[in-house]
Amino acid sequence: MSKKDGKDRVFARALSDVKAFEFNDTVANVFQDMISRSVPGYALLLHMIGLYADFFIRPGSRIFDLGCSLGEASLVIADRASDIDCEIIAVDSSAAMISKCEQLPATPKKIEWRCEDIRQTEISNASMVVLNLTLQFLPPEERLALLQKISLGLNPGGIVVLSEKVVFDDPTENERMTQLYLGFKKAMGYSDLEISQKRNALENVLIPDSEAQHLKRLDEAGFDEIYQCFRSFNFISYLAIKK
Ligand code: GEK
Repeated sequence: MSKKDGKDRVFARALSDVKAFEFNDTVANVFQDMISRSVPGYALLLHMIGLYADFFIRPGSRIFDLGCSLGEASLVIADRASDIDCEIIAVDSSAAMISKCEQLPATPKKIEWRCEDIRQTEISNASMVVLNLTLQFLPPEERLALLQKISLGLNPGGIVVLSEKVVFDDPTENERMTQLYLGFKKAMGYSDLEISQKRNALENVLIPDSEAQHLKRLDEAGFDEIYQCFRSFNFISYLAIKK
């Protein structure tokens, strides 16, 4: 099975019944391969998070990595902030993901792995909050409340990093970006069967917003400066700063 080599073959065989996507053991075991072959620019997004850490983390503050999966962003931040006295709270509701984080050989002391729903996470004294491809998994009607909570928990000058898959209001643009994204997945070695079964599994689980919805929500949540710092086909990442 895929567990041995860490290669994502979760949807490689024809399934008689494609179940709703879950972040379970099977997915956690191959997640690194899955996300790097499914998100164009994933490695760059992690580099950018490291760069933001250099600019925005303050001594004595907290950093939250919400929906941390295997903790990649937290590890990058811990590395960049090795000389700064700060706490990194890495949260995921998937027990499978957190258990793998806990088994990492050398977790820096400043990282706390937490198995928790991010809607329950108390945010305070924060200089940086990372939502790297996580908000899209929350019910749409709960997204504003989460961003408001983050905005209230950030110290002045603090940031949220919001990376998401998006849809486009213009049908031609939407179709064009979707097709280019499918081309990317094929180039990364996924078959038509894998692509279509995963798309079915993610239906109603990953619900993307449009860029206009994101910008409106970030503004309503109280962010003062909002920059779209990354885009690759239908993936974007915002840096939003609280004054
Ligand atoms: C990375 N940020 O590698 N509470 C806690 N965790 C949640 C919730 C919730 N309500 N909903 C979803 N998750 C990571 C990648 S993956 C993105 C993030 C993807 C978690 C879920 O268990 C999963 O681990 C993560 O959010 C989304 O930088 O798979 O496309």
